[in-house]
Amino acid sequence: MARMATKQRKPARGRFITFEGGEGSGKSTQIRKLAERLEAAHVATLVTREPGGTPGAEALRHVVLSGMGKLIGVELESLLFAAARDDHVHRVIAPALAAGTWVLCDRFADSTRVYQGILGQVDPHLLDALERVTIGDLKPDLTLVLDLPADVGLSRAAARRGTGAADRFEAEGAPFHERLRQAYLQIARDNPERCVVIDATGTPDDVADRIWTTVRERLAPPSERATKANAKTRANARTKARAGA
Ligand code: T5A
Repeated sequence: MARMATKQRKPARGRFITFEGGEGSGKSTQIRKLAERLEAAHVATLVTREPGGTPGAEALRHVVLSGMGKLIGVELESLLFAAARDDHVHRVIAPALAAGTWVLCDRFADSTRVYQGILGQVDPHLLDALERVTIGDLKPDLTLVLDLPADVGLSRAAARRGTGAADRFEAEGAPFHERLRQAYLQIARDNPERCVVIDATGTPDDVADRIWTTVRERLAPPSERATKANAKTRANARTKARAGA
């Protein structure tokens, strides 16, 4: 008996959301909260971070955050961030998106543009070339820029650290962090189709509500799209029924 060929339906590509912002702006807190909301909406979600996300990239994270940049210079530091990103993109992010999973990433290429590019003055042509190799066309669908006065972010990070030592970037002074903030705002202005600035002041729940509203507006999760599509179909059916009556 001839068998009918069964077509495997490819899952719709997942969405790629990156979280950016200064030190202590609440990215890790908010990424967890968004993942919970997406999971509750039956969206398969992967939370990851940069530098890091794979064993190799986590090893490089340890190297860069220990202050290696001060020894080797900011250009070579950019290469280390790029090496970590390449491993992360190819082993984790791209396969997850292809499998239909939504990827939430704590920092991504905008961090390199801000920290190494704008603040470290690395030639943008070098950063363009590194991006072409590491991420190619894999741009985020949405970048949430968590915006907070620099002193508030630094005091949140210090409160969390307690008596522990500040890392390489946390140890920089307030003017550095204010420039950081302005650099992120500039990136958001230059890329309005991708970036949304989120007011990161207020309680974690206040910020989470702002983020959820933005995600629903920009990228309705599949369950909501289905609900909207069903509502539209029902409305069309009612209109047709009335016209036929
Ligand atoms: N970097 C990274 C580069 O230079 N180039 C690159 O290409 C990349 C990818 C990463 C460093 O690497 C640099 C940038 C960074 O300096 P990291 O340790 O990951 O280092 O540092 P951050 O990404 O800055 O992460 P932090 O953990 O410092 O800050 P978060 O994640 O923004 O903040 P979070 O959520 O941990 O919150 C900080 C504290 O504030 C509290 C939290 O409970 C926590 O204690 N908090 C709030 N308190 C009051 N109100 C709220 N709304 C709060 N939200 C959180």
